[in-house]
Amino acid sequence: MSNAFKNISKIRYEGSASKNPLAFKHYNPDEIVAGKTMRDHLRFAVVYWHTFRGTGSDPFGAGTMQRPWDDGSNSIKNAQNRVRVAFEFIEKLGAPYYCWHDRDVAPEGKTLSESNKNFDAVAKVLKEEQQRTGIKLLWGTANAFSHPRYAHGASTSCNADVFAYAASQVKKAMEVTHDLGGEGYTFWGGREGYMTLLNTDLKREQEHLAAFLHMAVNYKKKIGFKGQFYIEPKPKEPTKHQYDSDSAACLNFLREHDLLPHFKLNIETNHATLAGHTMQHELEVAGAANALGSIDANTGDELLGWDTDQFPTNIYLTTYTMLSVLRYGGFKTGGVNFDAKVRRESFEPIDLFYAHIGGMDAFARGLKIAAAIRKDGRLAEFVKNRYASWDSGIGAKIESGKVGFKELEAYMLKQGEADANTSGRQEFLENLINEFI
Ligand code: XLS
Ligand code: NI
Ligand code: NI
Repeated sequence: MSNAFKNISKIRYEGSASKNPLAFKHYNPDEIVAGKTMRDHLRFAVVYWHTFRGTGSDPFGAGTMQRPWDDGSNSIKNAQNRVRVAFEFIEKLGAPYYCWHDRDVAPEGKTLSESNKNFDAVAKVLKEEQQRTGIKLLWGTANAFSHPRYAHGASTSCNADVFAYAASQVKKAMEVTHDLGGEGYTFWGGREGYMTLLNTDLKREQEHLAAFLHMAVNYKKKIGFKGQFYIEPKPKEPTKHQYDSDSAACLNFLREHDLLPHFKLNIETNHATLAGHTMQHELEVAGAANALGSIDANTGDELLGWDTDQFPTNIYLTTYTMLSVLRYGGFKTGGVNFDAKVRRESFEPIDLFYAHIGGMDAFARGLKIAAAIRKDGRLAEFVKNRYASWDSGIGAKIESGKVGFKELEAYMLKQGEADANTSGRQEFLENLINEFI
């Protein structure tokens, strides 16, 4: 067992009056909210990449993070030791889940078989630590974007060999996810897009992406992996345009290529922002198509136009997020995954605790507020009444498909003018939300 955070004991719930920065003020895992424990509603996950591999480097400067347990080498021994530190952290934090990319946990070798061997050697320790702590894998994924071979994309590369390499990498990552009892597997198309259309056969690239995903679906069946597949939308960065640009684009792509039954979406807040949408919009588009699977919880910065991946602390954001999540029946296979990183300036190990505690408390509050709004019922009742004209008369006839243009014209010729509209009451509803914040 590792002892990297020896001055920090298990993070406990102390209630909203507590002034202890290393305690939860709102996340009380055993507390029942809307019929379920907070633990089961929120299903928090810690990401391996930002939290244990993030160096704090940015385009203008080197890494800043102090990670005294890490010897900075690419050795298996260092990777295995890092796993033990990660589980010490996740256990002290009390998050039930974690997520990884293959190359976060184990170093890439000189050949594919060397990389697979490295991965196995580290996965062995992941398994031991999962068994020791009861912490589970929410989802695994493959990093098919960092290595220079993926410069033109992975499954959408112009180079067929790169497609084959990416397929081999995803195959292995799925096997390890399966072996570790992972509850899902995510596809984020890191460079599946284009920088310029001048050199791009868009149709062919998208067909390759679809073929790749069909291969993954087939392989999933073959190995008996029962976890949920997710696509994670993102409009740009690193490429200028990514094919999985937002919820609507993903759904269309999945439908067009007969993949929709096999996938749900993993919605990330900062990606929604980059797409020019709100998180709420992305969740509602996914939810309406019965494809809301999981969320990558983070936030962007209003004044910085890139994927800053900050920890979410905005109570409106978490409230609106949880309102949509509860509306669509809560998380089944997914959860609240903190795809977020501490700022370059927050370089001490203890900042990792402050960041996650803040995010978990913000989501706990969002959950409690959303549950209270639902219990109160006025918001839902307003929306229901707003559509009352569809519940009977001509509205009901339209919805049941009993009338067409001809009947509607006859109806309106008789009536002469449409019934008067009622107010949308946006300000009234915003005030109503504020009653609960
Ligand atoms: C990057 C993505 C990435 C995925 C996993 O912007 O959010 O971290 O979640 O590949
Ligand atoms: Ni993400
Ligand atoms: Ni992201």
